[in-house]
Amino acid sequence: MNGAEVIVEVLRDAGVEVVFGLPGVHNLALWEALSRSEIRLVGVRHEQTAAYAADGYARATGRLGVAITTTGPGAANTLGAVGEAWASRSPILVVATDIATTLRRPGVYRGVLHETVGQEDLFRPVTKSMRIVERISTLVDDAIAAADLALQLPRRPTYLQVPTDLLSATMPELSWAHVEVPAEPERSGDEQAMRAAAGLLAAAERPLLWVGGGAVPLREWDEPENHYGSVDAVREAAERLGAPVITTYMARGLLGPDHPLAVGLPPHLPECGKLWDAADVVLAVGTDFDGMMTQNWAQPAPAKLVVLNIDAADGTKNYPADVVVQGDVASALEGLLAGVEPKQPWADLETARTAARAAASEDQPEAMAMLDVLARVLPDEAVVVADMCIPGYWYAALGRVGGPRRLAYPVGWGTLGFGFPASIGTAAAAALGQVDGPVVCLCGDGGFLFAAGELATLAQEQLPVTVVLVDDGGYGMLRYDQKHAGQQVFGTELVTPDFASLAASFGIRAVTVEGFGDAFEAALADQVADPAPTMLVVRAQLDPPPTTSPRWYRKR
Ligand SMILES: Cc1ncc(C[n+]2csc(CCOP(=O)(O)OP(=O)(O)O)c2C)c(N)n1
Ligand SMILES: [Mg+2]
Repeated sequence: MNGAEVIVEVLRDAGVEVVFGLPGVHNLALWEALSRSEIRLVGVRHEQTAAYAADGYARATGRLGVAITTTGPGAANTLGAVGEAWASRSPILVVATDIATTLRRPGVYRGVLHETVGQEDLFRPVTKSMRIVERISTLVDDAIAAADLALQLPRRPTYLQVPTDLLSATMPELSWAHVEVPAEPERSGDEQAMRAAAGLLAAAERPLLWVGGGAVPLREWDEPENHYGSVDAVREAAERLGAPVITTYMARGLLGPDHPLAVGLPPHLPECGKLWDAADVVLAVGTDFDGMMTQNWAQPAPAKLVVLNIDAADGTKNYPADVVVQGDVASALEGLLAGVEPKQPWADLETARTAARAAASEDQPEAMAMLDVLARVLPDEAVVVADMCIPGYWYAALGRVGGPRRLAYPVGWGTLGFGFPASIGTAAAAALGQVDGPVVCLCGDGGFLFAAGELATLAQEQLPVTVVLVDDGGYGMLRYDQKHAGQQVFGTELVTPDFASLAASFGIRAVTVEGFGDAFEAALADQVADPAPTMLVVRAQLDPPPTTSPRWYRKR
């Protein structure tokens, strides 16, 4: 076997069924190896898409997303997307080549094609672990470790860099036995902390659950002992405590859309904030209380805070905790609640939800009309991949999300341009039967144009996505920011193409409608029923929801 075949074999052994990539003369040996493997190669039109697609795939499935690029500019082109995956804790692996070991002179830029001195340094801030292969003898270890480490907690991107000549070098002998991967974090919390936490929860009159991405099951098809997150454990805890459940964007849909204890509102709305303010004990599960969820911590510290997190430091970095239980969600929650008597629900969530939605409808009827249509037309299995755009903000705030891993949203790094290329990865998962529902990408005109060339990928690979593109002729969010700050509307109005004709020129069925009325509903229903890629262009201008920073209601 040569080095490229070894890498493909390692990926296959790790359960990888699809990779996203773009070829260069340095990585062609990998293309040759992939051509003979069962792994599907989705060839993209920009390396950034390879990493976003890997991320979209990983978020929807919990599996490893893999992006393969060539040396230098190819590798560097992924960085915005790898940063998003890092901030959103998405398990992706970037496999990049480097120039040949035979041409490299350490520390000297010689002028070899694609050469970068210290290419791996580009990736340092956006990966949790890097494996830089320098000789063929470590390739198996490095490849296995890079794939494994991405999936271990905290799930984050890893980077494997291989000089081009080692891809075609022959492995002297293949041995898998000596691979060492660092141990996973401790799973069960210590008993003293568990008792203290149970005591606080038993005495609580108005307990509340704040649940983040750490509660989302890692791999749904795995044995229960491999679950870190757990839907059942969170639901049972909420029901035992009678506690309202507030979810972060990463955990949206965790209890399903209709559970009576799921608050179903973001904490940026006063109706949800009041619940937080009224709680006497908050149990925080798998969350780091980031600035986007807490209005940059203008949300006050709770009366009492119990933190349950696989990483105690991460769980307590933003609010001081009274008790910290370090452990995984399923086993720690069970242990925590074993001795707590069942409580009656204390909050009237139905009234809170109705009031919040009525206020939003009065404030922004068109945006709420859009969400109502999406709720009516999309089945609960649908996965919505939202970009950093006004319709995406609305959906992430108040849209109906049918279950865990059914909203992908670039909340981590806030990367505009995530939505469309990430949906390519989600759709690849759907094509492989790893995701049940239709895949919908919700994006704006500005963000879509970051990766408009990927229409070719959609058409070539026939990936099942419906792109809902809301064309407001500009960077609507920034236009709003400018007006809000009393500035000129300047440099935020955009020339946009006829998107439907553009899609049609790639052979993708597309229509344009005005606003979010009946024509939108009929076209959406028609397109999501079609397994071929489709595009629905909506001409509309929306104002952003109260979850966006200029509209935050808590001030510091
Ligand atoms: C990589 C990156 N560049 C710039 C921004 C700033 N930004 C946030 S939203 C936005 C406008 C997006 O325009 P569009 O996709 O048309 O959506 P709209 O706001 O009009 O709904 C911009 C420029 C960002 N978040 N990320
Ligand atoms: Mg726009």
